[in-house]
Amino acid sequence: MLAATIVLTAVISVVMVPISWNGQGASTAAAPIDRLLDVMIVLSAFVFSLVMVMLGYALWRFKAKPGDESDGEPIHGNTRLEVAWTVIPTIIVLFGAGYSWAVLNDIEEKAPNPLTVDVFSQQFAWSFGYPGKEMAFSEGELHVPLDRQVQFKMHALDVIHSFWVPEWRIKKDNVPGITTTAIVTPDKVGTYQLVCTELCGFGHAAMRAKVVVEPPAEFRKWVAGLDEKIPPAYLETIRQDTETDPLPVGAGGA
Ligand SMILES: [Cu+2]
Repeated sequence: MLAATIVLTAVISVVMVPISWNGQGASTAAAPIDRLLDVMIVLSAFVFSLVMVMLGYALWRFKAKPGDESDGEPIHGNTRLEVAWTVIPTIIVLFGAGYSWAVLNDIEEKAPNPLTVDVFSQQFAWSFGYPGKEMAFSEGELHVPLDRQVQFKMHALDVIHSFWVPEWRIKKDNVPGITTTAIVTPDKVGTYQLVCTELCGFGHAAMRAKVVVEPPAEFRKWVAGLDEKIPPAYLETIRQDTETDPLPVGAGGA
């Protein structure tokens, strides 16, 4: 039975693992997250295969003979089986938790000299505040430099939204009243799309923004060309946040 389980696990894994579930990757977090997903697929395939093989075996082995209308044998318990089905899933879940923890620790490790960008979300638009005394402000378009860690400070002005650039893999909720942080190091130049991934109202599906990852010099030029400033009302909502990973607006140096 174990052999059949392993064969079925292998067959499912060979089909499922090569599929690019998350699409193109464009941040340093993409590879470790995709690898984690592959490992989880194999583990899930193993559990699925074990259940299917045991079910198939039971159907075949304990099938009632034609005309047999009698009740099944009363069974009280099976200590060995119960220990096995408690211990094996416990090991699998603990392994998954430990591995995920290690990956999260790794991708959220703070790099020296990160760039801080404030992200403002509201029904149904994104806008961005850039550090420095100037407090440059951009509506609907986010630029970040290549190969530098960005700490996004998330602010919601009305309801809960969620920040997601699929190529970066990272996803983080923007919650009214608190400032949340997402850490990303983009490692591929290109144009991407920021998607709101928390159902936030009628215009949710259209709540997107253009994301541009570009070499640092071009990024600096773009920020220097912004002529809007973060509106005072936005700054006020940040000051009212009760829980903050406290980096003031304007910290972090462009
Ligand atoms: Cu939304």
